[in-house]
Amino acid sequence: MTTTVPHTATPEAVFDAAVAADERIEPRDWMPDAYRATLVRQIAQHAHSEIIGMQPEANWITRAPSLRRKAILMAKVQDEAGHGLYLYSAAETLGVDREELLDKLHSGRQRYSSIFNYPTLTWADVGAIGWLVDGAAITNQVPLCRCSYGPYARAMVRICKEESFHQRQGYELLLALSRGTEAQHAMAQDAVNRWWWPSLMMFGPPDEQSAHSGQSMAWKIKRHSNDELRQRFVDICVPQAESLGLTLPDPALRWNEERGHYDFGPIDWDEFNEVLRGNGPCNAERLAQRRAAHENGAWVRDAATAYAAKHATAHQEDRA
Ligand code: FAQ
Repeated sequence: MTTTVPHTATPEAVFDAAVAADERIEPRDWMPDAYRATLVRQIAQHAHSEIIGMQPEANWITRAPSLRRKAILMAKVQDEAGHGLYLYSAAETLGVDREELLDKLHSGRQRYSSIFNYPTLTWADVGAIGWLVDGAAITNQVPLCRCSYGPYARAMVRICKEESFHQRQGYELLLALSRGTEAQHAMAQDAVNRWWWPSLMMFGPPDEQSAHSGQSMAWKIKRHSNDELRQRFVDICVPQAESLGLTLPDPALRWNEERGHYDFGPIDWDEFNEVLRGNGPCNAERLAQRRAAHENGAWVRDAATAYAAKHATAHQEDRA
């Protein structure tokens, strides 16, 4: 941060002035403990979501309907792994260790996004995830490119570029199905019917129940409330659904001239809370698969550590 404040200013006053001036807080700057804890919580949850989020789509890699679709899907799933890596690195700048974060994910002490606890039943789900889930992710994440914490904001710039490509591939996949045979159209519609409401839940609880939004917005970690972003997403999706020739499964959805937004029906927050409590359709399966992947990958981490140690010793000997 570069803000000029009097020499006598407390670290807290320097921090507050930097946030007020829209400057970035960097890892070595003083920051309140609660600001650091909030960032670790959010960035870790975000990183966990990226790597758990590889599972639902990876389910379809072996059954993609063409080589082109398979190559695209493999690249997308690999991108999600990359996003996880940028985000774990961003979290590490706050003084936490990646192993510790993974341990918290595996033991259920840290969350990942509710959306990845739903199953991918048909090929059309790959399109619905791209269009709706990546679409919701971008709506939520573009403002995070202006987050007050530098490493998180910078990671988000690249992630958002890749997510918009993901969103477009999902839209293109659904369009192909929607314009295909009657059975393909029905499969696309069924996927949208199942993914619509869980996508709206991705933005988090309603504003009046959001425990962290007020403080996170004051610190400029979050720039908009959960409900504002959810509304923005609905407004974007309605015309896109029309162009796709698909309907959104909400009879209450209609344009409100006065508000300048689409009204939409009530969200089933009981379902959301159940998923957060670990009782969604795939919670147990997702965590079990993640733990197994971690254990099966132990030899790779051990080999990488041994290789790095060997090189460090070789460098020391060269210098001696
Ligand atoms: N799922 O007070 P708030 C992706 C929790 S995109 C689970 O409103 P906050 C890309 C929240 O943690 C998905 N938990 O919380 C991709 C808190 O619990 P805690 C990931 C949720 O933090 C696409 C409690 O409820 N994106 O991965 C959810 O201010 C395709 C109270 O909530 C991000 O993480 C939820 N949906 O706002 C990958 C974006 N919502 O911690 C693969 C960054 C809320 O007190 C394939 N994160 N909770 O125990 C954020 O913007 C925020 O953290 C929110 C929640 C907006 C998610």
